[in-house]
Amino acid sequence: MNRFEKFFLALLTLITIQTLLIAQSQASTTESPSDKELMAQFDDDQDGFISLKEAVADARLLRLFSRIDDNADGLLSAQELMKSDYVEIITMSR
Ligand SMILES: [Ca+2]
Repeated sequence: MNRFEKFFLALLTLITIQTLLIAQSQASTTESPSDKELMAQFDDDQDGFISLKEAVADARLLRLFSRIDDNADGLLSAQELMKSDYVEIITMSR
């Protein structure tokens, strides 16, 4: 193998590794739950909001409740939930 071939092989290896890493990181982002999944999990009475009573089902959600509840109406909408830290927390713990 001459120097050029070695260099080319190293470059190819690097590209392969990088492609794998990118594919892996994309796979992990798709694992985060959708708003529909979360609402289905907590919204027992299916009114489209998670009340404090429904949030009791998950200690982490309960702890973050007042922080997630942006408009302080005592209910969490899918929107409020999706932009909160909660999704990040449960995604990391999966
Ligand atoms: Ca509800």
